Amino acid sequence: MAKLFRAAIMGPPGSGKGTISKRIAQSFGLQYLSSGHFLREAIAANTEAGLTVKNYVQRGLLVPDHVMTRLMLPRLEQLTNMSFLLDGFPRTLSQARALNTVCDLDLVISLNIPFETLKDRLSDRWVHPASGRVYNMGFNPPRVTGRDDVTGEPLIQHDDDKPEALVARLRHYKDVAKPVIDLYKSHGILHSFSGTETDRIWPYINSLLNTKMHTHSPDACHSPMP
Ligand code: G5P
Ligand code: MG
Repeated sequence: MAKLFRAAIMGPPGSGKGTISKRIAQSFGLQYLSSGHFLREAIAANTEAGLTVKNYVQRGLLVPDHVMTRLMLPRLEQLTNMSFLLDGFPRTLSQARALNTVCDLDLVISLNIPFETLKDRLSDRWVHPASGRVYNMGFNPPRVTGRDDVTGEPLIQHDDDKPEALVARLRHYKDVAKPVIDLYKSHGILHSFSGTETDRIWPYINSLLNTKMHTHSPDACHSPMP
């Protein structure tokens, strides 16, 4: 049986989690699970969970832990025989503990991106409010300026992505992420990367994964919880 490998990527809003995750999934064949993507799916499907989370996501606030774990854990329980990469989950200590009841991680990547860089990226960010689709006017602009690629509806900029609100959001991220980072550090599986450009960080992550995926032990997953 092929070895299983479970990883997570952490980082503040706009740090490049999604961009790097896609590269990892492509290069290493890991199943990619993004908490933000599942939330946007729920919002677009207008499910009960979707209505609950919409208010939080639209304001850039963290969705409550019990809602998040109810969304993520069933999906992870189905992946007992698959290697995967988690993007954006766990984000809090409570989520990390819930994840631990289902699965042990082999590796956690933490992205440290300077505030000025995040500010530049996020203040250039426009979203389609109904679906949560995100655009960046420099890096991945919409096909028609100011319009969503799929629906053609107008894009908006969140008040939360304006510089003064960003300071508070990023500070909040740090406060919440610190105990999670400390936890994974104490497990010896945390690897932090600093920089201002995804393309310059990527070769280090690529090389780390090349090493780790050939040396870890394959017994990381527990049976699904009853
Ligand atoms: P998400 O969807 O996880 P965020 O806010 O954490 O959203 P986001 O925007 O998805 O973060 P990212 O994935 O870290 O950012 O970064 P990215 O998308 O790859 O890059 C950001 C932008 O910069 C992109 O436009 C990209 O093209 C560009 N970029 C990347 N690299 C470079 C570079 O080198 N140079 C330049 N110039 N640009 C670059 O979560 C959304 C919401 O869902 C909820 C929260 O409300 C959250 O706000 N949520 C949760 N709530 C509670 N618990 C959880 N576990 C939750 N997960 C999600
Ligand atoms: Mg993302």
